[in-house]
Amino acid sequence: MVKIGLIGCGAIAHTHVSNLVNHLKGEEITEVFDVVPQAAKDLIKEYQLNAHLSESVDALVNSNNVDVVMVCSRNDTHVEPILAAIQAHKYVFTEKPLATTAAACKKIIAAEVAAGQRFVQVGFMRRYDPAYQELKATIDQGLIGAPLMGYCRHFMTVPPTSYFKTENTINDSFIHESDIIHWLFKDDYASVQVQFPRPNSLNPAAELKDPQIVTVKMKQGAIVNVYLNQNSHYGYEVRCQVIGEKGIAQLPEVNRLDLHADRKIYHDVDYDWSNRFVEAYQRELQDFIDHANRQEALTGPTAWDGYIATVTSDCAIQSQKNEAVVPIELPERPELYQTKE
Ligand code: ISE
Repeated sequence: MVKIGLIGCGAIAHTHVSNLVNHLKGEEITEVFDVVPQAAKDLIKEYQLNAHLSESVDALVNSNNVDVVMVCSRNDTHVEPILAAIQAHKYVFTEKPLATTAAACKKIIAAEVAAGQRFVQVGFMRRYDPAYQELKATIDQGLIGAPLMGYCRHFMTVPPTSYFKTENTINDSFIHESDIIHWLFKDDYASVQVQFPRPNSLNPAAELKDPQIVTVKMKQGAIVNVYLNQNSHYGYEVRCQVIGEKGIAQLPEVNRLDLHADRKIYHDVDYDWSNRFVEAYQRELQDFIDHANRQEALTGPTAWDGYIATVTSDCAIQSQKNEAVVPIELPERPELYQTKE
């Protein structure tokens, strides 16, 4: 039974804790910390956890009552607990992004490399979605030949907040594609470009330019276009199509009942990601817990994957300034992360 110390008690923590309490096995939450103690108290109460309220990140990570750490706090606060967990030789699951700057990601990588072992799993949950896994397996088996190009759609119903900004489309939404595309194509990025099509007049967020099209080019030449829209108005939709040398593989339509009525044939569309990726969220965390319980090396998304996503996002945000093609450069991949994807 692995003992979890949870840091951060916002929306995504509630998703994970609800899964831990209601669906997952082999763990218990024993310590909780939030910079706003009331948020931690409320979470403990809501899920009736038999957990202690920690006084600081450091106290939580180093508590004898904690085997592994879960980081669900604000994006720019991930680094401290991750580094502390590595130092304490404890596994740490962190929500994406690994860190908000490339420099901070590098520190985490340096700490893991120095320890000679992986401790970090990044919450890129799409890799655990059964449909994405089938897509990956299909490409890996060579059924469509080498992947040459692709198309992704990432549509939200409405922007998450009225103060959602142009760069948030990259950091919050595109970051998932930036992880999934290099995983599917088994290649590194050479460049990224963001373009702004005609603005959506129904967009309520003053500081958000919407929609956006991101084009990534890979080292071996493959090109993928990602259509990002925070204002679809009709619902949440994630699509991915990979075109290979001798075929096409794409995510299936969501499995929904078709309703034939009122001279129409239709099915429901999700409002947001919570339903679409419910299984992926459960499977990523169960995988982390199982590896911790068996004391096996982690196999989920690595700190290096987190670093790639942050560097790619930074370059995409740079491209937003003038729609230029921005080259992406990465240092050599350390041996620790050379494992097969
Ligand atoms: C959100 O933060 C997520 O992580 C969702 O998976 C993504 O679809 C959405 O665009 C983000 O805002």
